[in-house]
Amino acid sequence: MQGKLVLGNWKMNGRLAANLALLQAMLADADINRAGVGIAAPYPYLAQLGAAFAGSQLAVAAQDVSRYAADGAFTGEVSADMLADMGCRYVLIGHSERRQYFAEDDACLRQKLQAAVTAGLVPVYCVGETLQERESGRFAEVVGEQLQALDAISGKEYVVAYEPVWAIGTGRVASIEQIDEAHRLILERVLQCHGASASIRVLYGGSVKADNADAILSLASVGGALVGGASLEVKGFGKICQSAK
Ligand code: G2H
Repeated sequence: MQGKLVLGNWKMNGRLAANLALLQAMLADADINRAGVGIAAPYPYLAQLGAAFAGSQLAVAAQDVSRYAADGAFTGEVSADMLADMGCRYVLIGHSERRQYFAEDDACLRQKLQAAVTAGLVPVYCVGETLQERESGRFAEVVGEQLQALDAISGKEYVVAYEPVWAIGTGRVASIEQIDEAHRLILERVLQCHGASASIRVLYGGSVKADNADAILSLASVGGALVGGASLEVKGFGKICQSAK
């Protein structure tokens, strides 16, 4: 069985000097500096991560990718090929902040998924319901619809991240029962649609911290964690990575 995967998501944070100090501290931490851990950094800092992680097993990840695969007149865009060229292994696709603030819809996300796998990247496809959707009993319907975009990459390697929107950056964490239920449902849906999904990892994301990591990551249905705020600080991130061992 493959081990759990922990990806830090720095979101729109970081500066060269601060990153350097953080990366050096991460490399010096045996819980972090190992296979099955990676960081998703803003585009300008991917080269810095690539250089820092060279010779280690830490993975470089991007937080987004262009829906357009071919080079050309797409000002401001960064292609999947470029990310692969920069040494990225993973790319986040469909994070709720992209869906919410940049109006990324299913058609767009399908294109991004296709572009990523074509370039040899492993997409980390994010799904999750809003508080209103959960409270109105639409959780399974909403997440099921979001998962349909994975049809675009059936048979390819990918990771799913379940991030209930109401638990992101709010300090509010889904209960262990809610997480297990959601992850089991996602695994079941992926198995139904794509088969051979025994190796599909479903990461949990949404206010994962040092003090809740053990309980979340001990669930068999949880294949790892996508960690936002807590990945900006080495002590807490190290504890989360330790919980994933
Ligand atoms: C969810 C998560 C990482 P945080 O967005 O993607 O962020 O851990 O800050 O809730």
